Amino acid sequence: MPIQDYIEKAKRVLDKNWTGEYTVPSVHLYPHQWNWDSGFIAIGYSRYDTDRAIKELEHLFKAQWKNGMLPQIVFNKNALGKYFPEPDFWKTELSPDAPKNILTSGITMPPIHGYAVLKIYENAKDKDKVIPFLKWIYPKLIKLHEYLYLERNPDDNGLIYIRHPWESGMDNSPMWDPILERIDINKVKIPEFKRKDNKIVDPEQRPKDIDYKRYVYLVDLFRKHKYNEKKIFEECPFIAIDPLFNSILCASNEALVKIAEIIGEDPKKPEEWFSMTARSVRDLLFSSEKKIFYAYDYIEGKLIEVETAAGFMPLFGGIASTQQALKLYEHLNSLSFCKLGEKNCFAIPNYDKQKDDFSSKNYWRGPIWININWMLYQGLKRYKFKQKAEHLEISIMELPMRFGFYEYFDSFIGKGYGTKDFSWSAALFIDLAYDMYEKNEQKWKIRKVGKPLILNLNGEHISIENREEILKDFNCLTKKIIDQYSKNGTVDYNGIKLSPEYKLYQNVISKFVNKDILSFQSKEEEIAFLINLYNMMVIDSIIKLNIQNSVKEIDGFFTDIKYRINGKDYSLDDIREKLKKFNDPRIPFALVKGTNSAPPLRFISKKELEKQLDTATKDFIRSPEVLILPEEKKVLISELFRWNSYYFDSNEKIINFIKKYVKDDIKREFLEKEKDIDIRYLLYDWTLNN
Ligand code: 2M8
Repeated sequence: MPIQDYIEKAKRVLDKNWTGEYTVPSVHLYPHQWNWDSGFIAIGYSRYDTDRAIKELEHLFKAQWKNGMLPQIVFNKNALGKYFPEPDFWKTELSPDAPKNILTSGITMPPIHGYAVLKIYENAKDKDKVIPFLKWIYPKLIKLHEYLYLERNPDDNGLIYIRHPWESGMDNSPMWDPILERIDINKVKIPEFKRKDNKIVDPEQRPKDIDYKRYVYLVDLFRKHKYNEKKIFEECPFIAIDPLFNSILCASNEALVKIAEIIGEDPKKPEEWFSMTARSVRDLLFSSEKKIFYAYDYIEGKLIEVETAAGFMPLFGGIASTQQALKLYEHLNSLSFCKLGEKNCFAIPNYDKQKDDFSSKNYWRGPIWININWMLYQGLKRYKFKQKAEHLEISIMELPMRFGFYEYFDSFIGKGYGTKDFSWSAALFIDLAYDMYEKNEQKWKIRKVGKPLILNLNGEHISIENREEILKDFNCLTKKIIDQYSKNGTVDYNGIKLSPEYKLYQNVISKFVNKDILSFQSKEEEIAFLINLYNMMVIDSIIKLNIQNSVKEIDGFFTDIKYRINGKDYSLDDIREKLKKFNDPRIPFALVKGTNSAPPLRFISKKELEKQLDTATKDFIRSPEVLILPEEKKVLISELFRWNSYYFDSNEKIINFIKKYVKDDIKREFLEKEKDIDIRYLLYDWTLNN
């Protein structure tokens, strides 16, 4: 499996950054433990090393403050001197809440940990082994959320504020400019300090000095108030309600409800927190006109109208209403944030790329971040925006495969910036790659069809209607069934089974038995009919054989299950064979085998055949079934091409075919010019598309 090599590379990045107790984001630039980084890193580990995932979060939570705050950084005593600001600057010992003998910073970060803990449990091979950890960490997670709801919830409406850009995780996001400008660095006293970050990474890719001065000013204010939340709140010029922070909090509240149920705790608190925050985010942070959620400037009492990727995060939190989600989607899928099919644009940049001050390389001011895209991917999947979700999935996989496990990536050319060997880029890549890698594991018990099974023998068989009428009924019912019971690539087999249309369909196919319906007037009519017949036969077989997980459950699914037509029996493979005479390589992409890998099911009409075959092919080639890696001189494609070697009997044919459907200039040029392309096959996902 070609993905495996890259999984190994990603694991090597995490091994390099693993200290024995936790994982640093990167050895040189960030040599300590970071709060939300560890959450994402644990999600990656949860796929292959439950123990490490647990250790990662145990180490972080041992540094939790007495008031419940989970610090942004836990410092490694042996690595001091390489980063700024470190404990000598933070002076958290001034706070009675700071832990003794553990060095931390004095702010927090987006609380992804509840979400990560649930993933550790869900992905564990031996779930029972995780229970003691769940019991240990659950009260600590509750304490963290309690801290946020008690100390950072000034209007008691569940909207939690942050008081430093570092607390958002998106440090120099343009979203914070309007608030930070309030700190006039010529008028306030800024303590002496020396940056270290811009000696390690090109300053062009890092925040400006003026930003750092303001960051430092805020830290100085916190230590002056000995980290007393009430006093800070009164004086701090930066009090912001961030849609990203609050959405992540909701995702974790939702996870806490599930964890509570697993370990027999009362889920009432996280349930109430979820509803309260979700409602307030929906009601108070959304701009229907601008189709995005905004951050809120608590001091001025108004929304900060700056469009960044944070504004789409209520999709991840499961907070956005259906109507809001549709609007968000429109905005997300636009030239501002990378439209499907748009040339030379990878995933979602962190800032509206049509703004004058957009930068494709400066840190949180425009580049692509893997964690943000990973969360948006989860959100889009949750709200069933399948195509867009898949587009992000491709980018999250391709960017590190092509350019390395960098901290962030250029929004137009994909090049990696910041530090290389960055932990969360590796961890979240692993998370998605495992989905791909594991999906082909045989999870199902195999049953045999035994002898050929003819599915259309119930009913009259003899009909007085003519061929045209029968075909008309078949087309009409097929269209109805597909339109009503399949959406975004998933099929509601149960719904179909109980529907009146399915009953009528049985009647129609029983009329095939003695009728010569396979002589057609036009090529288009024949192709459309055979594709629809194939797709309907798959559905009918899944229902009649009560298939729950995959058509692979049935040995002989494609050869021994048949429809009788005019006295002759046809299996799915026979229909596929019949279609070969048209020699159209797009046809395999319209045959939906009841699987997750296939393009969305559609009714094919003879009039629109050309367009529909093109769309089906385009959808497939632009899905994660085809990964194009120019820098690696590799193309990773679905096994489907191999099974259809009738059309694709040479590498050249495959390349010539896919390049017609590729939009990105760099990729197309690579496919056109490179003579020596290494083609590898990705496993097909046979899981049922129900
Ligand atoms: C970056 O932030 C730190 C401060 O927390 C820094 O710039 O020094 C951000 O990208 C943040 O989101 C991330 O958690 C941290 C470590 O990777 O680096």
